[in-house]
Amino acid sequence: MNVSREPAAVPVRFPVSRRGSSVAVGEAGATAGPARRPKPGILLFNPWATRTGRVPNSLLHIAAALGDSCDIELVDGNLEADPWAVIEPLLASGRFGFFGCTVMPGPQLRQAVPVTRQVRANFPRLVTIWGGYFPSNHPQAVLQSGCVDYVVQSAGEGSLPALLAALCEGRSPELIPGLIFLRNGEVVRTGKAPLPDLDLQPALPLDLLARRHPIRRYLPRTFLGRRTHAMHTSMGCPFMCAFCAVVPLYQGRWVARSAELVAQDVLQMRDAHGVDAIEFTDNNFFVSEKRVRAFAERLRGQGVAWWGEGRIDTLDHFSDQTLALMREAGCRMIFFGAESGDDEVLAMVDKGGRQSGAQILRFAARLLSFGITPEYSFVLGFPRPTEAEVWAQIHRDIGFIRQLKQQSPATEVILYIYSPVPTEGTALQQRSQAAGFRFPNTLEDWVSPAWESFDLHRNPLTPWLTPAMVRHIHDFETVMNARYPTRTDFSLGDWGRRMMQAASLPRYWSGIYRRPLELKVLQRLRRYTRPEVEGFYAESN
Ligand code: B12
Ligand code: SF4
Repeated sequence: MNVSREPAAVPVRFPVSRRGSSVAVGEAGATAGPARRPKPGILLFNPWATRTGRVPNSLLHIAAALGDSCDIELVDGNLEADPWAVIEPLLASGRFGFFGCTVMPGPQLRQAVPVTRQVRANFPRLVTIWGGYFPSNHPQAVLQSGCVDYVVQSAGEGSLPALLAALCEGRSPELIPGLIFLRNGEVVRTGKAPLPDLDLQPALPLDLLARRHPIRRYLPRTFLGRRTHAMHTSMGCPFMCAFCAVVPLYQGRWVARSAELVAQDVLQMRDAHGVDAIEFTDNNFFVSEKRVRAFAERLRGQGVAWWGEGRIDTLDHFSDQTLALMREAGCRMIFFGAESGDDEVLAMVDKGGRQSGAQILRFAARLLSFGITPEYSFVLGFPRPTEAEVWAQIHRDIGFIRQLKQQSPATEVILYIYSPVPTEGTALQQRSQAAGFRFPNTLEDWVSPAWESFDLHRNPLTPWLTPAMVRHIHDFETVMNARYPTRTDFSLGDWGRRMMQAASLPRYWSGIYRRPLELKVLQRLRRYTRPEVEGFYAESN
């Protein structure tokens, strides 16, 4: 591999004391370093992802793990009009030896890439570290860019403090699990890091946020409540679906904070900050019925509404008592990856066996009967052997969604188009590669509009999908969203909702979705917000 810069192989120098002495670090094989140095300091950056503030859990969790072992500042691109104007003077202060950035695929890259390049150009002695789903799944493109020294793969609670300590002490990071870096142009992977014990996790340092903005700005108003807090109470997922970006990071591993502590955290946020709604962003909040029950028992009557993500086949095995208790305890809506109503597709994406089309339909009605709204996401456009079969599958999936809406109209439906993720060794990945699909090799390509659209699951550039297919899916989506406007956009009001529904009726019933310009104009005028890209419609507090 040819790269212009090989960060970990080249000694990286950074200040370790305010008096400006420095130590060589990052040199493969370096063992002995000078005596332990003062705290190195890390600036953590959350690039822009959404228009309203939300608690940046990815960084708060690693900041909690670092504790007071080092000086930390956190800059949130969601709340700063010009993040560089905040970052630059902080770095110039000389307090920091490290720059850490969290990166999801998609628009977050648009800030992550130029800001990290700027850090490299203006502060070449700083060690730059990326973590999160994008670098974990595409480390090569990240490291080859020359502006990122280390990728922390998967959970950073253990790896980051160990990396900082090693570099400060002049030790090689090679024995620290969970890292990816370059040495002599070769990618070095240090192996899987153990997942943290979440019951031992210290309280999240919200004061890092409060230094720059009042906490209420991170607690927006949503359909769930006046102050919505995002919480992450487990890591990973015990399943291995072939299309899912979580799998390469966690490989079927899952750890959770106990129900008692989660309930305690929720009530603490309610009492301290007036939180009345929680969005659990866990990949799979509902893995254990016992944990969910224990949590719900503690939340009953506490005036907090909540939302989380789960699997249909898991929750379908929950007892009626548990589902009723969940509702009583404030559960309002659950997001499920339904993916497809077609059992053959479910098997192809390794979601079959336990979940079936019939179950998807039956469970929507069951959950609604308990007063909890199912939010089903479907993934259209999986690879099939021929173009005709791809079309046939798209029509079948659309037909299934219509059947679902007819049976249980209150079910929320979200549509995505399949964008491959590097789930090595799966039949789905092999099929994608055989069809000619390749990921880009550079960050410049990843930030291009075409690949951003891929990341957003809007127009994924997969060889088996024609532009006409993508258009057809989007046209159907526009008509469906007008016919059944999401409950999560509370700004719409009854009148707006009825207007959109009436306008969509002829197209929905006739099945003629082509070019629904009038509905697009209406949706734009009403600023109708779907949750696919930025989460629920939210208003700042
Ligand atoms: C909250 C969230 C959002 C928020 C934004 C959050 C923010 N940063 O401001 C919103 C709703 C806006 C959003 C939007 C999108 N998201 Co999003 N999002 C999530 C979600 C649900 C939770 C992320 C989170 O807070 N996790 C909590 C923390 C504790 O976990 P973590 O992020 O994994 O962080 C740990 C490690 O990764 C690591 N780490 C993370 N960052 C760093 C940084 C450093 C320096 C270090 C050392 C370590 C480290 O350590 C952390 C602690 O263990 C995840 C799924 C999930 N359950 O994690 C999806 C997820 C990350 N999103 C995803 C996607 C695809 C998107 C979108 C593109 C939407 C879409 N169409 O699907 C958009 C694009 C956003 C944009 N504008 O760029 C995918 C990524 C898939 C992939 N291919 O990699 C995920 C995995 C969902 C999924 N299962 O598909 N998202
Ligand atoms: S159950 Fe959900 S989070 Fe878990 S592997 Fe499957 S799609 Fe990913």
